[in-house]
Amino acid sequence: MNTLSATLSNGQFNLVYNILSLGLASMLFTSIFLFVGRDRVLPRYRMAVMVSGTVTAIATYHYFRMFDNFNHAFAGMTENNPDAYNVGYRYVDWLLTVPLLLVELVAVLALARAAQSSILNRLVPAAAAMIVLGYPGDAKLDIMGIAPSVWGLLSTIPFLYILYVLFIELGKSLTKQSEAVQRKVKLLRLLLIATWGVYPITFILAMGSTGFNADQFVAREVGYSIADVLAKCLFGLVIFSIARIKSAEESADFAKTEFKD
Ligand code: RET
Repeated sequence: MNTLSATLSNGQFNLVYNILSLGLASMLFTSIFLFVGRDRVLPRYRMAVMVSGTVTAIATYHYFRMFDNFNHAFAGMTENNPDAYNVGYRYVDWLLTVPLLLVELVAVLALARAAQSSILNRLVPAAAAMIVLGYPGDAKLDIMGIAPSVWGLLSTIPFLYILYVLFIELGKSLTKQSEAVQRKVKLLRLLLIATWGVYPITFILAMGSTGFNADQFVAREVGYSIADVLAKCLFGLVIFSIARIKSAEESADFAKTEFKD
């Protein structure tokens, strides 16, 4: 495996090193911000903010593991050992964080309990299926001789179902929200589509050859890391701002202390 093409160049090593470092810093400080800012929304929206902080906190742990793992697998660029790099950290991270991201999205809308659980009962299992089916493809596991691209295709089925539920079903419940909230939620959905779409595209870019390919390795780490920062940190911060707008709409007291005019 450790042929010349298995070696990352100096620039490639630094790029992945820096992107994982950026991911770690973003996750850590978004978590702190959200946990500290928890009380700057009405109590009924605190759960959404806390779940957002939990997502980035779980990711902080996994980025720490990935960063450490990367430094061991590609130590000093002279002793590269691509096989020692474990893509499983990302998939365990997603398995925990993707369902929670869906929970925070539904929680901030403060829908009626029945509507909430009906949407989550469909989204959470689909999210788990999407991640579990994608893993053998990304890790290039040989299970029953099924090719990585086929795992990718199978994983796309629940992915499309999630998008359908989010756009069609959640769209229906939007009409009950105020103008300002509707605008933010639409922005949130756009952010979700744009960032979640990066994952399958990255998967395809990194697929190609069997064995290790430095360019594909770099594309995968950069693609997944940027998508993660947007899908977890930026998404969590937009959730926080929706929670604050809704808090101000629902309590004059809150609006007076938190917003000047
Ligand atoms: C895989 C495999 C190829 C097909 C598809 C995939 C989708 C992955 C997605 C991941 C989202 C992760 C998020 C993490 C943030 O915490 C598994 C790459 C469709 C959509 C949002």
